[in-house]
Amino acid sequence: MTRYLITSALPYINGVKHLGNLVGSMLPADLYARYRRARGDETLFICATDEHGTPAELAALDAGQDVATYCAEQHEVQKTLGEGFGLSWDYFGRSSSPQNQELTQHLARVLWANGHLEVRTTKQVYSHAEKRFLPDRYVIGTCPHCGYDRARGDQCENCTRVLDPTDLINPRSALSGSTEIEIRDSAHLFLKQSTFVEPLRAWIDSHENDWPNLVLSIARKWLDEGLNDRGITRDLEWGVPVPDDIGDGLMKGKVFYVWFDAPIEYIGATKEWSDAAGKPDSEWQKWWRPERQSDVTYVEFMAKDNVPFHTVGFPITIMGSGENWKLVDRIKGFNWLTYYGGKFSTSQKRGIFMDKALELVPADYWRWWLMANAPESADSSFTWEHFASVVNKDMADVLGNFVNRVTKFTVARFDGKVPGEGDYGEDEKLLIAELDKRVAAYAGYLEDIDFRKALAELRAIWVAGNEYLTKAAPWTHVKTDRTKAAVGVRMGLNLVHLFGHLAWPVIPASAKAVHEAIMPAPEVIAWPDQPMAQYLDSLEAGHEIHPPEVLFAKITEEQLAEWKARFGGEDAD
Ligand code: B3M
Ligand code: ZN
Repeated sequence: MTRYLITSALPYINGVKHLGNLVGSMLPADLYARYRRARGDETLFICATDEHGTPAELAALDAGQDVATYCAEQHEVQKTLGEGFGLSWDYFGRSSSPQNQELTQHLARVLWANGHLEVRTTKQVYSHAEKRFLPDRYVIGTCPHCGYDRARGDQCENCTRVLDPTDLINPRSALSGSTEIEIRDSAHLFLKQSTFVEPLRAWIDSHENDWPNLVLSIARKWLDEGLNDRGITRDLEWGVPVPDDIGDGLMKGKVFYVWFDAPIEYIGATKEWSDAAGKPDSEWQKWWRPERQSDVTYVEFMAKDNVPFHTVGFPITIMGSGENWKLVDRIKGFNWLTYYGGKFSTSQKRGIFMDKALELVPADYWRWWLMANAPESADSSFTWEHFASVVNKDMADVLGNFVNRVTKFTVARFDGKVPGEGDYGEDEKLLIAELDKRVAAYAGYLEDIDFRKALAELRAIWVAGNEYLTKAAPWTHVKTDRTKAAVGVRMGLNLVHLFGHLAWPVIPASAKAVHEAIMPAPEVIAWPDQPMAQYLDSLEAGHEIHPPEVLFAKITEEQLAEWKARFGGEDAD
């Protein structure tokens, strides 16, 4: 039996993430991890904050904090919010950890020893005022093409032309405004990616049938366009230091580029996990250095802009090491979630962010809507109207109402106990046959990591339960034929129990509440493995149930109007 290693793209440290970030990586990874655990598979779900790079330095500067303090604080913020959304990480690490530093330096050393790295001299902008090198985009000046006076050294925002800092007229530092800047030579390590085109292509081709088209096409586009060698070091202070023994003695004071060390943190965080539990190295190594590659099935979740780094960048690090690290088996990529057709934007604070979302409604409302509308085969658009209507219909009317109807009626007419009278008849057999098919289909979509279809099937299962109950109409029969009513109620209660199990990977807190209407729920609510005939006849006569208070409060017209006004609900251009 294979073990499942699951990672989601690491959220960048510079502030609270928006719902687009959540649905493109962390949330689907959580759903899949919960599904694997429910099936009884040995599962490890790893995530971490991605903490290096200039944006972290700048966000810290903005916050008036030193970068280490800023990252430590923001890590806690993101951890708390992730937990608030029910993200069931086995470990949520930090790319600035000593473990990641050690692993990053190790992999760089073996790449160097294997001849895959090369020292090259590059031109960098140095600012005397700050006594540091400036990344291209932190040099601003007048665009030579359009005259815009705040053009960045990598691109002019106004005319969109790609620039080099040396093109700018009156260049200055974006940090201090100082014009005391000069171009200096600086040595950097380059990873010779171009020599990996063949092995990469063969590896990507071997996943023709198990990677989604989105991922395959992005990966191949990069190869087809020709892989450039890539600078993997930077002239920054904040980052993993380049060790002295590589780079011909020219790497003093330099750090690795954030995209070099960030994926290695998948391994680093796994080591953080086993170190924190006081376990030996063999614990994390069994995930990352398995005896056979097939001992571990490694699945990665990410938004499409991160795909190149996971189909090209990180695999080259792994392959180039010549060591037996685990390579990813399946990559699930996502398109964009838009806000009224426009971009969610962190810098412009447009859209909904994880902290605000949790203040409005329970996490499961978001989990349901986001995964039912996940941007899988195309972008999808968030609107408050759609959110409210889906949540009210699917969760309150379909699932919530079902659970309420049958449990409240059991209390009112059957003493709050599972009735034992009567035998299942034709209607029950039809329902059981339908659910056998649908539960298998739901499982099939989850195996395929096809979430929209999976959730549509789950909803169809709830609908089938409602249709059955409407037809069985125990509230009508109870007056004339108590046995017939008892059969309907017993099936209804078995269905509630089943729904608690099936919904757990998607809406864990609600699933638990549904399950607890019938009986206490374990921490991991297992997948219902038996055939439905057995499962739906499993509650003992006389077993006492406990109807939940309101499971899902509906979103009201007033709330909808308020949220639209507060967050902005205009269609974007
Ligand atoms: N931190 C995601 C981003 O900021 C990036 C993912 C790293 S995964 C190793 O776009
Ligand atoms: Zn159960």
